[in-house]
Amino acid sequence: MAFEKYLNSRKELIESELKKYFPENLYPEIIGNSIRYSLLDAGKRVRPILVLAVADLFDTPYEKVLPFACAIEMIHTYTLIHDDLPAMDNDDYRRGKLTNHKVFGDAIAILAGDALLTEAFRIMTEKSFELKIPPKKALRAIFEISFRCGIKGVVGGQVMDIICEDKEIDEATIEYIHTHKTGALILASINVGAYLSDTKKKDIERLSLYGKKIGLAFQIMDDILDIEGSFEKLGKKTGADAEKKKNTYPRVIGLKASKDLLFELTENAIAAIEFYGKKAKVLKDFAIYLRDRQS
Ligand code: GRG
Repeated sequence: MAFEKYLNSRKELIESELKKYFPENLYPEIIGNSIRYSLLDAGKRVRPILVLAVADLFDTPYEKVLPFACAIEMIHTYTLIHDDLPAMDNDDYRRGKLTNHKVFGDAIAILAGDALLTEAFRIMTEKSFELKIPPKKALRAIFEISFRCGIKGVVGGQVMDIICEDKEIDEATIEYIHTHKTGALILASINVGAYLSDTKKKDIERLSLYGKKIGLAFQIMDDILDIEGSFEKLGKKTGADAEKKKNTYPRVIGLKASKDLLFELTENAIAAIEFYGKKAKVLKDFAIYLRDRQS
């Protein structure tokens, strides 16, 4: 299947499943509306598609991993809602429309983020029972996600991102921020697809390396797009990093060196899964798609 067709087919699966988790008749109505506003209708769905792509590599039926993939997209959406709040990045636009707090107010936006995070864990456990996922696999996957979202993952990266604003930092620190703030959830997506499949230690090692490389590459590209991208394509304001004196790869090592690193990381990611040959074509195409993306 051509890569673009693959992306679209997987996106459809994920979006129709997400809609089932948050129907129109939720009570209290406002929290359902706030969640649906940010979660549905937009977003590239990179992370959940990666979960499905790893499952495909090992011929794992997609039904077995879909709830985990959706849970990761819910967690990703929570981070976006919270990151946009006035106390954090204070952004007005996300995914091509007003940010959640601009429409629903800060309190409901905070609660929508909290609910998305909590419901993600509820859905993973409930669906593991329903789908009779072997408990060891389910627990391994749920642990992976909680670990990557906590202090040693996304939260740690976000804390450093905030406290380093306006400060001069070195390359090791920007690498820490990016691999945690953004890379951790991408790595979790890859690892979860692998943990829920019939994989050996060597498979996990290869895929984790792939996940680490594309995770860092993804945020470097995000930094580059903040300089060279457009609102129309990104659905959010550009130039925000410089305006807020945010630390980015271009700021720390320069734009040209950042682009070189982006290409190097993409090559490393592809090399990490070379072992799987043609079966890994989707994951290889994915690394290139993330490197070349405009949105
Ligand atoms: C942990 C409380 C708390 C807050 C969130 C990780 C984080 C902390 C915020 C993330 C904010 C952010 C913009 C991080 C960079 C990651 C990133 C590039 C997000 C955008 O992801 P895409 O491009 O977006 O996949 P779509 O809209 O396509 O899903």
